[in-house]
Formats: sequence, structure tokens, C-alpha cells
Amino acid sequence: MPVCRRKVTVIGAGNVGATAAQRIAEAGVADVYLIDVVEGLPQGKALDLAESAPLQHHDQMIYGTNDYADTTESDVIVVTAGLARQPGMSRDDLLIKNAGIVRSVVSQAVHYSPDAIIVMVTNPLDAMVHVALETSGFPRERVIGMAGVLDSGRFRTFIAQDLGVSSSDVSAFVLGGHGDTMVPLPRLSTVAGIPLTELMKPERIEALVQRTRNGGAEVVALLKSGSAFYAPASSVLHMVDSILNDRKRVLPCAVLLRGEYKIDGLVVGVPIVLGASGVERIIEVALTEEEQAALQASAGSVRGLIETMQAAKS
Ligand code: TXD
Repeated sequence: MPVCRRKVTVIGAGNVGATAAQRIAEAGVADVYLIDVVEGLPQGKALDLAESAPLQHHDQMIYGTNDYADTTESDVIVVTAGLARQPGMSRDDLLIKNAGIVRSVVSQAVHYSPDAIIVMVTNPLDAMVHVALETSGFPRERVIGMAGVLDSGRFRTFIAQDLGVSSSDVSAFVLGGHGDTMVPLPRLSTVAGIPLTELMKPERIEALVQRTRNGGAEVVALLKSGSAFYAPASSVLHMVDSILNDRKRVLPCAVLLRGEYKIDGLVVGVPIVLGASGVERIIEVALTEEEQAALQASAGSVRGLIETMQAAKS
């Protein structure tokens, strides 16, 4: 059988990028090319990670580079390049700065990997998916934002800790934009199939919903410099693994909607089937009026960011 090594390029060798590279290689999912604008940084981290391969028992290669030519024919491009949030800084403060960075890195990367699937990570996430769509010219199936996997992972953690059960048995449903307007849906969250609403009082659920919304900021406040990266890197691995192994996992991801959930032309987090061709299907569930209104508000805040970016360009 011919040997086919899969190739993932991770742009940005900072906290999320380097940890995602580690997770992807150690899971045996693909070879990883780590690229950054800072000379030596991706090479140093890649070398360190490569030297841990014999101890971690995997055979993936990890390379560091500053040259996009090395990333040619990547199957997946993970974009983490940008500035991270500092305490007191909102995701939206990052908007203009990171839009410029994302435009630059995506145009260089897709030049060498025109058939790749892009997984966006840089914040503000939903707006950066718009920038990546526009810059790459890729169809919406191949430009996917990572946020919902992280947000639902946080919600699952808090539910599991509160109930004293395994987080593997908790399934949590989160819709909407990444940020303060995310829409966790307790109604569709379960513990081993049992609706969460049967196991927890509404006030307790609401407290966990609030903690989930604030999940990123809670870590930022503790770290004092930089933002979360272990759980974000695990979330990236989940998505890359589902794509490269065609698992067709149902995951909440930020994708461009064209009428689904009554939203047109905006990137919003919704459940999708994620497989070898990227977004294989968007799963629509009937929402209550209140949930639909919360989702519309979330989409509205993404529209606001796009307008800010357009104003900055003109
Ligand atoms: O849920 C989510 N989507 C997120 C998003 C969860 C966690 C982090 N989130 C965002 O990802 C965060 O707000 C940032 O916008 C990115 C990356 O976060 P990270 O914590 O990894 O930031 P670092 O450690 O500062 O790393 C960023 C790297 C750093 O090495 C820079 O040198 C590099 O990006 N960088 C570039 N690389 C290549 N090309 C260019 N132009 C460039 N500019 C900066």
C-alpha cells in the first residue's frame, strides 16, 4: 500500500500553535509544519517537539520554518497567528490588528496549499473566519472556525465537576459567536442521555452558563499575561482529527451561514458534520423564540465587527 503522510501546517508558533502541533503529532494524526514570523521560534519549538517523539512513542515529523514554500500541499492549515488577549483587553480590541495578520498569513499559505482546509483560531474568531474566507476565496466548506468545541468543552467540564460525574458522559450544546454572546443551550445538553434540566436546578445551570461565557476571561485573569491554550489546542486536535480521519463528528464550529438558522452571510457557531471535505452538513435544530433571539443577537455582534473592519479598510 502506498504510504501517505498527512500534512498539517500550524501558523503561529505561540502558545496555542505550538501546543496544537504537539497534540496533533502525539496523537499520530499528521506531520506538522510550524511556521511563525519570528525567526528561530518555530524551528526551536519544532526541534524540541521532534526530540520528544521517541519518548512519546510517535513517528510524526515536526518541522519549524519561516518560509511558506515549506508548507506546500498541506491538507489542513491551522491559523493561530496574531496577538493574544491581555487582561482587560476584549477580543474585539484585537480586531483590526489581527485582521491584517490573518490576511497576510492566509494569502501566503493558500498560495502553496490551494486544496487545504483552513481551521481558524485567531480572535475575534468569527470575524477572522470572514477574513480567511475573503482572502482565500475558498468555499465555505473549507474555512472553519474553532470556538464551539472549546466553549462546549468548558461547559462540559463545569457540568461534570458540579455533578461529580465523568465529563466523557456529558454532552453540551453551544451555539453562536465566540464571546460574551455565545448561546449555550442547556435544553439540548445531556448527561448520558439524561437532559441536564432533569439533573440540575435552573439557577445552577444559569451559573454554569455564565461561567462558560466567561471561560476565556477567567483563564486570562488568572494567567495575568496571555490566554488559554491547553484546551484550545485540544479543540484544534479534535477538528483536525475529524477532518483527516473523515470521522464525521458532529461538532459546534463557526461557519458561514446562508439562510440556515435564519442567518444569511454571517459566520456563526452551529453544529456541523466535520469530515474529509470539511463542512459536510450543517445541522439545524428547532430553537425556541428566546434561543433564536439570542442567536440573532450573537450574529448581530459579528456583523458589527465586520462593519468595523470594512470601515477601517476604506
Ligand atoms: O477559541 C478560540 N478560537 C481561541 C482563540 C482560544 C484561544 C486563543 N485564541 C486566539 O488565538 C488568541 O486570542 C490569539 O488571537 C490566537 C493565538 O493565541 P496564542 O495564545 O497562541 O498567542 P501567542 O502565544 O501570542 O502566539 C501568537 C503567535 C506568536 O508566536 C507570534 O509571533 C505569531 O503568532 N505571529 C505571526 N506568525 C506568523 N505570521 C505573522 N504575521 C504573525 N504575527 C504574529
